[in-house]
Amino acid sequence: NSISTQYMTSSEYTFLSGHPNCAGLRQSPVDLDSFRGPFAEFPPITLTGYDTLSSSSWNLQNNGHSVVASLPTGMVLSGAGLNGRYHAVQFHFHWGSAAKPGSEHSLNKLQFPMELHIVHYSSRYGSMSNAVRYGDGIAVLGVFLQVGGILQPLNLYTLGQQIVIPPMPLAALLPDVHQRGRFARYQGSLTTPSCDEAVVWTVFLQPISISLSQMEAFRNVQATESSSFPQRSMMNNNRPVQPVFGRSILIASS
Ligand code: BO1
Ligand code: ZN
Repeated sequence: NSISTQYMTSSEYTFLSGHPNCAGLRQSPVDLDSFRGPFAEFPPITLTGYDTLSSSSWNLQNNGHSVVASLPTGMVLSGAGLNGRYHAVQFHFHWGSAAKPGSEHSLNKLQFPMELHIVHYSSRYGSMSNAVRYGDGIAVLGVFLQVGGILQPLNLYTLGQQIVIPPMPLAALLPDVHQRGRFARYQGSLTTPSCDEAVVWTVFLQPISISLSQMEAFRNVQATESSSFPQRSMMNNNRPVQPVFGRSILIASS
């Protein structure tokens, strides 16, 4: 292959990857049908440490595929029908371009401009690298981002090749507490190679809001730091929806 991985966007990388997991039967993302269900009742979601104001800014590092913020220990997801406690490790974003929306999941066949993922591993498996070996090893919270709207926009700015979010609780990146019972739940995978089928997905149905100029900050992130090739914006780092293969994509009815 003549294209160096360093210069591929995430979606090209996913597409070209021959990793066998990526052709499995429980891949992500998928379309979520909030009208047809199937519907199910879930206990409330419990987020520990998510309301604590961070002591410093969140620095989102460009890793060549996305911008990723590492999370301090002590943020724990449980409840909502999950099997035990899951420790948050990082959050990152997927986005498109002026021409294409960039969410990974779609809602009733419609994509949103962006999608946030907060990645957690199960306390029973001890680490992220061990958890990818188990069907319930990882829990990702997915949040759709829309542009404009009436909600308080997310505050962020660009600093070199980083995106910086000033100190705020992680909960500020989630839909309003009263909307957190509205989510889709299914068994899926990581959306980038090696596409490990280890993820219990919880995707909130209510989007959060971002301004157009803030979304442009993401679209201006560069896909490469090499000076020997022309720079190119990192865009469309979202994987397309994958076949459901008989899975139940549950919609919380609460
Ligand atoms: S996603 O949320 O499905 N888009 C997703 C995709 C890939 C990863 C995480 C979430 N990758 C993993 C790496 C691990 C790393 C972990 C946490 O992210 O495979 O090596 O420890 O940063
Ligand atoms: Zn992701």
